[in-house]
Amino acid sequence: MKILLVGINTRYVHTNLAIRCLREVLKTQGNAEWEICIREFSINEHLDKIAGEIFEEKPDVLGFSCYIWNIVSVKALVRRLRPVLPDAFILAGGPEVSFDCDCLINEVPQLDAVVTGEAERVLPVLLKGWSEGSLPRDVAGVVWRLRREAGGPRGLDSMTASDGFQGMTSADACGMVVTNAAVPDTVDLNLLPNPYAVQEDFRGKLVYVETSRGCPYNCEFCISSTFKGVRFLQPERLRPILRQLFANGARTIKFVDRTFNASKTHGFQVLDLFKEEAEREYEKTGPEGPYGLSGDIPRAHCEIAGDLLDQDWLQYLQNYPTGMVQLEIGVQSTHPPALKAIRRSQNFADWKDKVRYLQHDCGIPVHLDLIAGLPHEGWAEFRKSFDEVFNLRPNHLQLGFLKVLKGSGIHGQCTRYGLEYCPDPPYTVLKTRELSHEQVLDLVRIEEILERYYNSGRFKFSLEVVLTDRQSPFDFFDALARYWHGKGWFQREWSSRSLFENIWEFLMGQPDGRTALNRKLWREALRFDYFVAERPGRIPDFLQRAEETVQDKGWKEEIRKDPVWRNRIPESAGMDKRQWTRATAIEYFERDIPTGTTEHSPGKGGWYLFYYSRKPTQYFKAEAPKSI
Ligand code: B12
Ligand code: SF4
Repeated sequence: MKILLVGINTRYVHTNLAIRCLREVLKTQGNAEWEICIREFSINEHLDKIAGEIFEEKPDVLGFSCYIWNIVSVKALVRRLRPVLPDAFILAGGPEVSFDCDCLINEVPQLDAVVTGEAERVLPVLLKGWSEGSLPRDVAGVVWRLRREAGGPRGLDSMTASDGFQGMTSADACGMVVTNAAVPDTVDLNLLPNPYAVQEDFRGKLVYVETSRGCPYNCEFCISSTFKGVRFLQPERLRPILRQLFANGARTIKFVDRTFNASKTHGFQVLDLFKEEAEREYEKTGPEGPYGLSGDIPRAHCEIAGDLLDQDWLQYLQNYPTGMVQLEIGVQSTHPPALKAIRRSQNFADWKDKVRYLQHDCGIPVHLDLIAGLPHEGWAEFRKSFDEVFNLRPNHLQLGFLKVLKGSGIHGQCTRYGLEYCPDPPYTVLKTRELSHEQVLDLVRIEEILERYYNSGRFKFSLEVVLTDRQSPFDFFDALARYWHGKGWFQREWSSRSLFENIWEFLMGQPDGRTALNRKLWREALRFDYFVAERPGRIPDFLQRAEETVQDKGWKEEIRKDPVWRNRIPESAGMDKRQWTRATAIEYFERDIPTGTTEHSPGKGGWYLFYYSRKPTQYFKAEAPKSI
């Protein structure tokens, strides 16, 4: 029997942990002769192509892993594949089908079964029964359909004779949906096999690892709050998982733990172990290996609760190797009535300085999340939340929109909050009592601008300079988004070079863009950003230096040979003149942008050397030789 588990990811770089967990469980608890395979696709691939590839696998059992981002594709695939795989047992599992599953199976009659909730215990039992020809009557957590076409031992005639279906004719019972009892208890993570035991190429991929299940919080918009308590994996069990992942080329490991700092002891142990395994990998490959020069060190991404960031955590994190950890914190809102409505008890004011410290003093990238469209949060309140969070200058600020998830607490409270949401996945908020649909659309555009201009990191220095005297960053992004909208710029794609031109045009139309001082300052900052983000080859006209550049190729060559610079850029030793010329740029700036961005007084300018062969681009202050 061939079992194929399919994951359809949001993007090519993502991976699906669930199908790997289930593959390993089926290997250990299924029948020895089963052939168990997984396949992954992305939602951006054509359905015909995905369907064709699945068909050619000729599975006897086909299981889809269903999430909010792929359910529309999964439904279409099931409909498409049923006629050509008439005898296959087609099932679905995952958070998007774990609630309201009768609805799904009725909507997609081509589906045989839905597994609700955690499937590690259920799936082997279900598939054993199916392979033996029995009905899944007693398998808790399954919603299934009686299918006449299955024939053989699963034929309806034999089914209707047994309890539950007596008295029914085959025709009556055919297609009937049966909802079994829910799974009574949860899975012990320590009894599960290593999901990454198999050799796979994870280079360039985002890999997910789970060291706990459940969340201590109960946010009303989230489905993690539907399960009580937190279960932990014994940290030592993580060692072989990480070892295998690093050996398979994985570098960014995202812990899917709902609240990574729910337990201090556990969190510290996991991060200790991560560090040990990363360092072990480093020793294996040596300083010349992928870790050494390219800066490609393993990085753990952890979602934490700001309220649980105490002094012990700060002390622990400040001593953690640079670049080896990044944090994500769901702030969601700073407006107390909104937080109360979503049952999220947190006090941003208490921990915002800790976030600032981690991000700016310890160099730990912090990703902060906000959710627009929460109950009681209108435009003015959201603006305030945004500004408070933005003022921390997180590495990444995600402006998300409320999704009314099936199974979440807020799902049943839409009328109470005047909440309208899109009936199709991802069930995004359309309006609330406090936020009109027009305002939601304005926020969508602000989010797009934020992604391009802030989260891309391409305008790091120029945004800082431009925002210096402005009260509200939100208003700035709002004005920029409105300008883009007015120009019809959202309707087309832009190269990153054009983004520089677009913001310049906007800035020049601003009242404070009319002063010569601001123009000069903004232009130099944009020029600096341009040199960091792009190569200087196609520099836009407005960023060209007014006077002739004193760019001296001879100087670049001097730098390449200078022992001081060899220490700064060791790779230069292995480069010839041509490679070095291509890998670098030297430019003069009338302001010393990285050090004096906020100063309006004309500071001293400076020369900078940009080195493009490392990501992100490195830049170094350069002392001009006397000849220049
Ligand atoms: C990784 C992740 C992502 C990744 C995507 C990864 C990918 N593959 O592409 C990213 C970061 C991009 C992402 C984005 C979003 N996500 Co997300 N994400 C997760 C996360 C953290 C981990 C999922 C995971 O691997 N869990 C571990 C596995 C083992 O558990 P599991 O997925 O529940 O799988 C078990 C069962 O569901 C079942 N099962 C799963 N698959 C199958 C298949 C079969 C055949 C069977 C039988 C059973 C089965 O068995 C598994 C083992 O017990 C979860 C939260 C969480 N910790 O689970 C949220 C979660 C899945 N995301 C969620 C949401 C809402 C989003 C966003 C909409 C958030 C937003 N920005 O507004 C976006 C949507 C993106 C988009 N483009 O539309 C919700 C999903 C709700 C839903 N109904 O699907 C979750 C549950 C978070 C939450 N607590 O509410 N997400
Ligand atoms: S949003 Fe985060 S903290 Fe809140 S219940 Fe969900 S996983 Fe837990």
